[in-house]
Amino acid sequence: MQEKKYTPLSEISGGNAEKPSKLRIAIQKSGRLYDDSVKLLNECGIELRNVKDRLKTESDTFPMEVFFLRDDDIPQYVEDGVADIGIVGENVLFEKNKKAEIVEKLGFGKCRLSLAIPRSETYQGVQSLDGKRIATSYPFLVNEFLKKNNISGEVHEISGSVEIAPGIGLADVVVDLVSSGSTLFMNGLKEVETILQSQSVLIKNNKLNKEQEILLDKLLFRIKAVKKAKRNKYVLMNAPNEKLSEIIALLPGMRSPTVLPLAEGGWSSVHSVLSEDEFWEKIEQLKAAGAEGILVVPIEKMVM
Ligand code: PRT
Ligand code: ZN
Repeated sequence: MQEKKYTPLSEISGGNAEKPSKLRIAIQKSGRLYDDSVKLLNECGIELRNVKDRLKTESDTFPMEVFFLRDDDIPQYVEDGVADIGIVGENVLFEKNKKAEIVEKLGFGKCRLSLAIPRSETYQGVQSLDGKRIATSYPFLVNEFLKKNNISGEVHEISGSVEIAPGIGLADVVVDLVSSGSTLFMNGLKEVETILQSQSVLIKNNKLNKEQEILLDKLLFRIKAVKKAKRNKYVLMNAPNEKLSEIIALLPGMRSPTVLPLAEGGWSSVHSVLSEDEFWEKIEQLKAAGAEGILVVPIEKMVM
């Protein structure tokens, strides 16, 4: 029988690494984080080959392989090194308590893990939970919370529809994810403590080789440019020349505002970048200072 010949992995990857020189990222297969995760990769110039109903795919525009998984499995896959990096909610990451480092907060999938009690009851503080039955899908985080507050509660792990537990007599209180609060409200519950504020994060393990670290730096550079652009707007306005210095003093710009003469004498066009936090206040001040025809345009990428 002829001996089977294997191509060493180092040859496939270009000769100098045990792992291929691409980044393997784990993202949610379907659910609340899927769209935003794929959109973020796209905005970073990482186009994915037909993603529908696939377990994994590759990008033609970046050395990246993408694994589609249940969000609960992502921390484990990253810790084990099956994936190098991943996108997951902090709630899942901390609950699973795996060895993975947060490299960037991504600003989507925002929610909080909260304690809720029946609306008819008056909350008497954390100590009143002593001996209570607590239904949750987050037993690790709830036990940590109880330990931290020196309380002993009875934690009942439920995988879904936690909010119905008090109504059917399965528990006294619940700890669940909340975003708008309407699920709790519809189930006769009220939020009384926040255990964790959560958003999606990019995580990595400590097994990346040099080339993968360089690729991760490239990805992070792009993610930061995309995030920064989302927090800023490009603003154009017309200004009478005699008001220019007052208007320019209000505008930060990347370095300083751009000023161009208009066809009509005595007027200029002023261009600048405004951050979301101060946006409305600045627009009001600019109008008061004499700016007219103010146009606000979204920015796609912002490289500093
Ligand atoms: O199949 P897979 O395991 O991958 O998905 P999943 O069903 O476990 O998770 P999914 O897709 O529902 O949520 C993925 C992640 O989105 C979570 O781990 C959080 O990081 C984040 N996220 C943000 C939320 C919410 N907001 C949220 N509101 N996850 C769940 N909810 C649920 C919550 O459990 C409750 O049932 O929405 C309900 C409450 O919402 P409000 O608006 O009524 O308060
Ligand atoms: Zn899940």
